[in-house]
Amino acid sequence: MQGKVLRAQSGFFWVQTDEGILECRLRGRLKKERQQSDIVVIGDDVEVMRVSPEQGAIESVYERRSRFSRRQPGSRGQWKEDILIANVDQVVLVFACANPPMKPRLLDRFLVIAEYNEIAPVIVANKVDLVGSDQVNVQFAPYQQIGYPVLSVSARQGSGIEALRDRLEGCISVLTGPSGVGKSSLLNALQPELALQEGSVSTAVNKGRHTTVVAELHPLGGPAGGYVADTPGLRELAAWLVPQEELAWCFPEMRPFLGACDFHNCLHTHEPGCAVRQAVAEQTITQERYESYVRQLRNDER
Ligand SMILES: Nc1nc2c(ncn2[C@@H]2O[C@H](COP(=O)(O)OP(=O)(O)O)[C@@H](O)[C@H]2O)c(=O)[nH]1
Ligand SMILES: [Mg+2]
Ligand SMILES: [Zn+2]
Repeated sequence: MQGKVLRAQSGFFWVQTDEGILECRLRGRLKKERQQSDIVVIGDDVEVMRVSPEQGAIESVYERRSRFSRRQPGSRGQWKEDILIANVDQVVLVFACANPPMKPRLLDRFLVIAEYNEIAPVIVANKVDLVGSDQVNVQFAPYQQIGYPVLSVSARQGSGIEALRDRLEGCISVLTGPSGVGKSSLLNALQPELALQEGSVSTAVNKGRHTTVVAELHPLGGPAGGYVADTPGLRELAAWLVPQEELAWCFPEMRPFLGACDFHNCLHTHEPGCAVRQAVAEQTITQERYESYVRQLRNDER
């Protein structure tokens, strides 16, 4: 039968099927195909065979529609890609309007990661109860102008939760953002039965260097279904590198200008005849976002 992997840990996979959740291992044949950790990841649709009332074996994996992955420097200058979750429809970036203060440069980093994975980002501005709606506009309007959807919510007051639920229904969403912004509170407001611990670190399992970034897919209860993956986020971002020559593409407002620079390998910092810097001068691209770009370019210098 067909199922979806909700959780993966130490060679065991929790697979949701029409007949309940089965604890599965990989069929030997599948294991031999590729000796990699990402043969099966959470979010994967798999074919399983029941071997006991509560256990099964994963026979095959369906083709992935999308994946959310992290690239890390590997040995001998090679890149290593960690696929964290498969079949992701959107990345929901939760930030607080205040407490902790909204950090646009940090939001830009999260956006780049979503763009690099080619997964649509949705920005959630939580804790609107702490600031006026004017302030929310000042903070988030630049992102709406770029074309990103922004949802203003308050987990505490319950405002905007219905709109957020509508966004999540029927999709696989990765929910991420800095700690303390209210991710767990939002998930609890959406679905009290999830009962995630507020004000505590996420449920991710730390295993030394190989931190399991995405802990689990939480099924949503609504009629259209859908899943949310809660991730600890921030700490792992440092290891998340985007190749320099691909960074500008991860800023959607820069894309229209990317073919128009004098130098085909322009990194848009100092080169003469740069169409991106021209667009910044004409305020088509904001100074703030451009600074984010330059900073990320420098941070990621290797
Ligand atoms: N004022 C206010 N506080 C909130 C809101 N949402 C969460 N909080 C508080 O912010 C703190 C961090 O919330 P938590 O859900 O643990 O954040 P997480 O680290 O992102 O999972 C807790 O003390 C929450 O009660 C909100 O909408 N308004
Ligand atoms: Mg939390
Ligand atoms: Zn340029």
